[in-house]
Amino acid sequence: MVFLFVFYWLRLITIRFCWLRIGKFEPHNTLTIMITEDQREAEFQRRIDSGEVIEPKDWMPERYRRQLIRMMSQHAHSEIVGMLPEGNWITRAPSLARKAILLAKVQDEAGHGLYIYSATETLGIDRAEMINQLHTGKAKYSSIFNYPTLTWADIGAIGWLVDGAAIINQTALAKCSYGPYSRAMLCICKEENFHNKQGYQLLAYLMRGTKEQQEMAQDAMNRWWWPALMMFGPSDTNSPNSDELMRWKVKLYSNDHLRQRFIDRTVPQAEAIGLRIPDADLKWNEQARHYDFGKINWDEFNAVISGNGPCNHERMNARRKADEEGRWVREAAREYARKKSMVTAA
Ligand code: FAQ
Repeated sequence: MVFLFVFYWLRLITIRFCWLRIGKFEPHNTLTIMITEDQREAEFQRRIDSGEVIEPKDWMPERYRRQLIRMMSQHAHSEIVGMLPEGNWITRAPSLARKAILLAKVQDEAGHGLYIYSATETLGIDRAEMINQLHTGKAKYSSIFNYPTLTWADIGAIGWLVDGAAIINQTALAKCSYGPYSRAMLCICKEENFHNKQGYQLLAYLMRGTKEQQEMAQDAMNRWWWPALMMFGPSDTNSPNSDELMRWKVKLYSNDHLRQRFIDRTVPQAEAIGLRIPDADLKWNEQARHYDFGKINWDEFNAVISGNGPCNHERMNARRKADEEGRWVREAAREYARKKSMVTAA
């Protein structure tokens, strides 16, 4: 009897100690079974609301994990597919300096893709599976990379407008609730700033050039402006994921808010180098202290994100070919790592 009494109290004390020590951090310890799913979600939301950062080993709702995988893998794919339109101009850059800048930029984008794939892997999906989702059309990538780069001025437009839009979006993501994603964004934004400036400088240079060069710059502006606005996603009333992502502070601002911020920042830059924004309805609204702008062609956006943009097929074929041709490199690297680990173990 005495033995049973002592055993009972010892067990209670041990359980309590375990809860105090690891109850918050170890999702699978026995005691957390007693906490209901609702309580866990409420505690998770409390952490988000109080500005805490969620790390890979923390408990998180399954839906939060899946939403992050969807959004982050889409982002990683965008960086990698985004190398294609610019890569197209590396051999045709007009000078050695321009070629070096473009090469560095395209390499940076590859690095961004790798950071974000690695950050996404912390959520329990591996890179091969993500790539497979891209190649089978299950995962999306940014609409913007389904447009062609027809002239050298397009390289300036991508740097200035596309990287410019990406920075607006990513500066907000650098403060998002998921630690690995926010940290990846901090590093990426620094490089995107260089990309943005080189693109603007390229266009400014053309605008100081001949009439043909100015027309080429304006033509690039006309073709890239609207697709750049679409990068921010559908309007808020049509964005099924925004509410949830904003509640979890993955997104800190809505699609329309960031789009407006981009327009307000970019219009004066265009004016400063003599480029015209291809929008007859664009007008400064003194009362709102923002630019009003014309209607975005959402039919075009929907066609592009469902695989029917000008270059969707070309981009996916190029990605699948690169993956297939790189298979032997991956196999060789795996075999090398295996042999090396055997030597180290011996
Ligand atoms: N393209 O409910 P929402 C770059 C889809 S990086 C394609 O509003 P959400 C750097 C969306 O996935 C550019 N699909 O979605 C660079 C969803 O479909 P799903 C990439 C889009 O997630 C520069 C559906 O529409 N950046 O450029 C697009 O709340 C130069 C409903 O939309 C990022 O990925 C789109 N534009 O908001 C690289 C940033 N917009 O998945 C190389 C991270 C929406 O349910 C060269 N992502 N959709 O089937 C985000 O901030 C968000 O995911 C949004 C979309 C804002 C893109």
